[in-house]
Amino acid sequence: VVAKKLLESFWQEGLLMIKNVKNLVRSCLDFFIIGYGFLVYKIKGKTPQWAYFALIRMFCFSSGYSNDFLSFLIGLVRRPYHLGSTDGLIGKNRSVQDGAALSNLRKNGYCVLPALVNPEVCDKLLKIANSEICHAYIDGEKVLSVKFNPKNPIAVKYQVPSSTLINKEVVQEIISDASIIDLVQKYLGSAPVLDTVNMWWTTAINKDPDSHAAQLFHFDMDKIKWLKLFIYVTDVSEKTGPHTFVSGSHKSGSMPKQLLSKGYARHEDKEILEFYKQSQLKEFCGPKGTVILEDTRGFHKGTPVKEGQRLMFELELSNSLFGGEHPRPELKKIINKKFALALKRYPRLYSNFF
Ligand SMILES: O=C(O)CCC(=O)C(=O)O
Ligand SMILES: [Fe+2]
Repeated sequence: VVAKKLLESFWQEGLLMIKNVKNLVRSCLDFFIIGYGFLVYKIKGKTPQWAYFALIRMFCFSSGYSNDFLSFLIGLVRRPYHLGSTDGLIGKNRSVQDGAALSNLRKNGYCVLPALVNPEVCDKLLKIANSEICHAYIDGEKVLSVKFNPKNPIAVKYQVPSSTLINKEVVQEIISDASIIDLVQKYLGSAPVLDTVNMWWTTAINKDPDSHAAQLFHFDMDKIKWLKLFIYVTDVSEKTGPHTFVSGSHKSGSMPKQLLSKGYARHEDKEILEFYKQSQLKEFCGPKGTVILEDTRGFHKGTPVKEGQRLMFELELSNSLFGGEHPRPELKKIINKKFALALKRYPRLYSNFF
């Protein structure tokens, strides 16, 4: 019996070793695949899907360090912009505020800014979300192009198309805001590129978390390094679907292997709580105008809305567009003066829209 047990344990150890060696060989290969994919991306302006998949595999295998290494290289080439004045939406004379925001971002992976966005900006965003045609998603499928009707919601998520958003004055004002660009580039350690502009309603038609509406814990892995800026356009309480982040989970080497081995997956709360303390789950409630900056490489989710609805505006700024490919919204009208100037000065920042 002892001999049989010994043999079994040798067999298990052997299998584990073979698996580890296989993973190591695959990772070395992935490194070359990413390098070659980056060359293709430079020539064609699009990331091949196989290179993007290799980026995700490497992230999971190296527990995030591969992305840090690539970010370091990008930071050497893409130095931050010289912005001049950095006053703007998220405050004036912000050196102290920025210091706190940056250290919170680095340590915890998120920060909630002390100042709210001007109510006028929220009102303009709200007007767009109420009057423009949205994409209503049911089970993740785009089902209908409809206006949002709070009295009779038919989907968990109504998304205002990015192509609508970027052609609006208020959105152009936000995306050319020097205070945002400044803080983001300090965190990224390189000049940012505006990757996505989103705004969506989340409704209360579902009781259980909707995976397609990002209501289960997950990490984003679209690009190499990025920061998301969320603006609550409506008041958010525990009942109206607070965004939730697992504090500290953005750090390399910190994500549990068991979760990473599932790859780019969604996780139930109880799975997350096997590895993280309840006190690390930060649920952000706040009035309209609340700004949250978050490194969504860490685990996060939107809580299901219990009553009413939540309107969220979101920007993603990354250090490179290398990564997941999405349809690029087309910039048709340049309405805002500040945006026109920023576009001339920092063409790469807006290169996703051409
Ligand atoms: O709706 C939410 O709060 C979650 C959104 C999310 O996961 C994302 O934008 O990456
Ligand atoms: Fe997400």
